[in-house]
Amino acid sequence: RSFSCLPRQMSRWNSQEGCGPPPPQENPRVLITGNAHFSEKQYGIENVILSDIKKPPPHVYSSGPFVYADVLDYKLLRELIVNNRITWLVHYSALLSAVGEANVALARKINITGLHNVLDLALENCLRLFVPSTIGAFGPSSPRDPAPDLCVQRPRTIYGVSKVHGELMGEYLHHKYGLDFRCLRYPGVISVNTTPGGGTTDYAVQIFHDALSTGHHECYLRPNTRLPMMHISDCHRATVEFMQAPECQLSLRTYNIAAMSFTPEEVAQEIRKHLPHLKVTYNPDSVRQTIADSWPVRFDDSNARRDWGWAPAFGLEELVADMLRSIRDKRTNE
Ligand code: AKB
Repeated sequence: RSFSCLPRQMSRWNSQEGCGPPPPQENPRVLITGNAHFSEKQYGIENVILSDIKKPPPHVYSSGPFVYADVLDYKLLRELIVNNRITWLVHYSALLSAVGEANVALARKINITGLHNVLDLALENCLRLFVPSTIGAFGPSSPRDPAPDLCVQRPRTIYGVSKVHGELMGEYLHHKYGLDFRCLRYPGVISVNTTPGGGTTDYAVQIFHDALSTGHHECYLRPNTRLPMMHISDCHRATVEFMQAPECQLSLRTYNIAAMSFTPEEVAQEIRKHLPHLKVTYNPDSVRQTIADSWPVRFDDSNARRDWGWAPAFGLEELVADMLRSIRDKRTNE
């Protein structure tokens, strides 16, 4: 292993300037880019600033500071980090797979230029940096069932290419300069508070809303398209647990995390246990079906389980029951 728990001399890009031992991480001061849905209190993390270029939905207002920040604005991000004495940076801003294919130039800007800003700032300020990667970082030549942590990665979307670039850049800066870079490859994440946002796995959120409103879902994937998925609370908990793990426990800097894998037909069947009249029709769209067909059907997350104790709480049954209950509750309270 090329890293240990010992404090390391860290150097900045193109400079011999060290930044001393890493700051204590017991009470991190966290800046999150691009995710208004991180429910910090639930995971025992305080001192969290959420940021985005869009106003957060109403339920986020009460839960702590929210500031405007564009990841392309290096100076603004730097100001936020310095003024708030940030120690952890969690970088969620990104264009997802399907929307990225519709706007490659913008995806390149946000997903690659934005990431470079964040990497530079993390090095400059000795931050612990979390960048999510995805099942989309794999491609048609990767092993699909299951996809291990280390294998061929030749994705065919700009989203996937930018995520592989992020994994490699972060690991390079870790090995060369000691950047405390941490990356989890997320499955499709399912949340009641996130409106579908241009991803290939979005159907698995929309189907719950449709089931409770019209009772009919038209799916843009074939019924037997199997993809890895995860409930949002498992995803958040994995992220917090991974960020809190001592460096000496990490044999990798980029880990797969898994919870379940299902097809549209399987999730529909599980929803029908609660709503027997759900009707699903299939109208595969060529872009998203091609993307899904190139992604893993299952993730091997044995390294995450061994190194830092990852274990999901939600399977398909729990996920479906929770999504239906949460959407109903949300509607009652609106
Ligand atoms: C997408 O579908 O693009 C994302 C992902 C799996 O990374 N949800």
